[in-house]
Amino acid sequence: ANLSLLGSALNKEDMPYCPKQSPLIGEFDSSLGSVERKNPLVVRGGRYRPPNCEARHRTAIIIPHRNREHHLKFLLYYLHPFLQRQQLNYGIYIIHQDGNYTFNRAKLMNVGFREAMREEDWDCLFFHDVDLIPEDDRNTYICDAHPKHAAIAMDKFGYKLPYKMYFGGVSALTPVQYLKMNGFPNNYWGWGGEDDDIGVRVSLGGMLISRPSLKVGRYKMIKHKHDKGNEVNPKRFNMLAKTRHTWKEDGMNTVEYEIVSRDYQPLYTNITVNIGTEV
Ligand code: UD2
Ligand code: MN
Repeated sequence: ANLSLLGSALNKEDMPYCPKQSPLIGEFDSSLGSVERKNPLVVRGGRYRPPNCEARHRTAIIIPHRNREHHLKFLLYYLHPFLQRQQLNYGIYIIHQDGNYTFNRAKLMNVGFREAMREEDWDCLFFHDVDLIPEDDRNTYICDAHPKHAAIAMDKFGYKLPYKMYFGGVSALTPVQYLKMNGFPNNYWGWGGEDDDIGVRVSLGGMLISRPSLKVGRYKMIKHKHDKGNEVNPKRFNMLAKTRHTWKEDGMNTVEYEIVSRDYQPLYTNITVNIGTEV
């Protein structure tokens, strides 16, 4: 044993010095072209399956989006390798709200659900803010027996759950779970409230919230200001108080929209959608 240790020590001395400047360090480059080159096995539409084994899980990532191209680049930079290390069969969908009318995160998720399921028999859907970067590889992007709230520990909340019913940021549901709670609400325009409504729907649908551990469900949120076109929704508290009366009449069974375009980019599928305006 001593001899081999000695051998390796000698070997080391035989090696040339590394260059003064490491050739492995480049500028941090999250341009789409560079992310594409780093992920050669990702195919058109942002799809991937492990090359040497049959994936046990098929996960669609649904990202509501408008005017956040810069965040999207960062997310793709981190998410593609992360999902590949988990040996998933996956696809990434950007659900882009057309026009300048007030943003509606939850309705975009309903669109994403229907359009993704139309393309493939996904067994799990991850509803994912564009600005949240998972920090731990053990945060597996697969579904549980109950709807999963994955973003349990975010830097912006000091890596703690802000309150028990919190369901914002990143959540994961099977198609059966999603339909059991009639999907997400369509009528929350602007910022806030929709995540709590979704949390309430989980329990109205007779389900519990499943969560990873605080250690594993860690995320960094890219710092940002409030977006124009996503002003705080002043009706959110009133609406929340009524969820238990409205959830069956508003959700997946009533969602209406018009697809403006669907295109298969190298790193994601983009679906631009007209979701109308508040009535
Ligand atoms: C919190 C929740 C979020 C949601 C929101 C209230 C966290 C980490 N997330 O996010 O899940 O419940 O409150 O609505 O606490 N977006 C665009 N363009 C826009 C506006 C929004 O792409 O103009 C998308 C984007 O994916 C973004 C998400 O909607 O990440 C949520 O909006 P936000 O990031 O502005 O809100 P935030 O961070 O307060
Ligand atoms: Mn955010």
